[in-house]
Amino acid sequence: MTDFHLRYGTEVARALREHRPVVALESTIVSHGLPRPDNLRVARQIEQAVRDAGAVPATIGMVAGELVVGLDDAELTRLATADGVTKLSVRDLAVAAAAGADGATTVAATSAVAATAGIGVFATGGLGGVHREAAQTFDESADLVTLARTPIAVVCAGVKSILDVGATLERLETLGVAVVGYRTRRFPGFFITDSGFDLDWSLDSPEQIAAALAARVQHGVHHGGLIIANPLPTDEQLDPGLHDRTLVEGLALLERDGVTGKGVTPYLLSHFHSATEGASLAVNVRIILRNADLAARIAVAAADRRG
Ligand code: PSU
Ligand code: MN
Repeated sequence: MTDFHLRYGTEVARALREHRPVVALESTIVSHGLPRPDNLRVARQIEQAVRDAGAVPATIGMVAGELVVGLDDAELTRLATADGVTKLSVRDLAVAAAAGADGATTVAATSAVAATAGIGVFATGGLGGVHREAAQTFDESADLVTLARTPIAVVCAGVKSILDVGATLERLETLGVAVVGYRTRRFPGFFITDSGFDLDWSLDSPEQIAAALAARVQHGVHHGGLIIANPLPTDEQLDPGLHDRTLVEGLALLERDGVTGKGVTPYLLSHFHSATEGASLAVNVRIILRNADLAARIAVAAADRRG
């Protein structure tokens, strides 16, 4: 967990004090994962989806070096539209804070900050993971090791399909991060419903997931994350043929342009959004909104259990 000074949005501070349901949201999808100008509109829609399901949204990000849990609309607008918003993983937080930077937090950084803030449920699109060619490049998202040590439930549509899904699942197993499917025994493939990989566990309701979270606390499982994999219905997925073609093309362009490091994920996502003429963007937005809704219902069920 982080030891940073956190500033809380007014509504989030009150909700946490009153033990009402809160859902953490990341800002990297807003600043680096979705194209402008749609990103700001979508960021607001995600927060609304959380509210509609009865919880308080806490979008996390860094504004002028200050880590904020529950960005207000002006701060959200700033991270969505300003130039020079840095993508911040956990390792970047202290340096960025000292530099007074504006920054968007990844799954890793958002999880760490949310857990420190006492928020137990987090919604995102797709997790980072092991990249293809990782055996040569060693490119594995810090999302994985962070989830190994951070007690948080993350609702996602699996890992981004641009990754090596099988290797990512193996790493999650090694790292002791639990993975459950929401009403499925197949791991979702982000833009596509089914990645082709099986899961050991499936839970069927927010109440069951809240019970699993309570059992973790009872059994002293305080170190790691629980991934709740929430697939898109097949009639809402990106056409799998289009998906595969776009991916092959994107990977070739990545190599041509020599993109590495933290630029890889935004580059591939942006290639998808332009090459599919917005089809992948619409799917990406659906994924996030559905995950925000499920996360909020889990947070509500967890709060109901606490009474
Ligand atoms: N999922 C999305 N869009 C995104 C990301 C995830 O639908 O933009 C971001 C998340 O913030 C995730 C990050 O933590 O990509 C992973 O980046 P990297 O592979 O560089 O760790
Ligand atoms: Mn990487």
